[in-house]
Amino acid sequence: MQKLAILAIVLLFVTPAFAQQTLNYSWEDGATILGFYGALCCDTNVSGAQNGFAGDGVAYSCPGAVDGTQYLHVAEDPHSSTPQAFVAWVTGLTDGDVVDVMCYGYDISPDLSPSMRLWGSYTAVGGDVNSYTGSAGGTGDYTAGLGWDLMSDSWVFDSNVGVQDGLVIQVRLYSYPTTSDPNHTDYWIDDLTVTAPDHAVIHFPVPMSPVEESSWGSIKALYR
Ligand SMILES: [Ca+2]
Ligand SMILES: [Ca+2]
Repeated sequence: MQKLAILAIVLLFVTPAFAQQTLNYSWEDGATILGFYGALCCDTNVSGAQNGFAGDGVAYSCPGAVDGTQYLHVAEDPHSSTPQAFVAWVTGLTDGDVVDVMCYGYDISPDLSPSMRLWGSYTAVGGDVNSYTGSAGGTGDYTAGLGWDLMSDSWVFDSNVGVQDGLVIQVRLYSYPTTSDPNHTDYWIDDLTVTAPDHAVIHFPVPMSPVEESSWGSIKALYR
């Protein structure tokens, strides 16, 4: 009897710590992003070497995917504030849940823009990916500027007394010059890994045709 009680106590405390799921998304299915905020444009699923601009008309290029063949391209155009690419969304979260994220960003300018980093924002209970309820911040480093750099960050979920149950994972874009149009900076992103508790749902970008895109709002409404 004592042994059973001890076992029950051990399971109670040990099991939740292991009830985690880890999912990877590498853009191999042709999708782009779940959404965005700010002056982000030109989201495309690409493969092979890509040529672009790093602000002020300076050309630079990316040699290809860091994982598989497909990867994500986005751009900041015009340069304005800090655009955000929504690359993952975790829903069904409760207070104290930990979400860990790793993602590669391409950067060849050490200690200078353009650079990227991960950031988080909350979404409302029952809301969609755009139902912003506040910033979740970020503590991870900027891309190092050594080619494909691994960005990583971790969040401890705060439901704000039950107001929010979703966490949007953003890649933030930092371009230079910071404001003057018509500057344009290209960014490349690949190989995203999200770890979250089993009871949560991890959403990644999904491929869709232009026709499907127009009805996406009504599809999302069904899940409210
Ligand atoms: Ca890939
Ligand atoms: Ca940089």
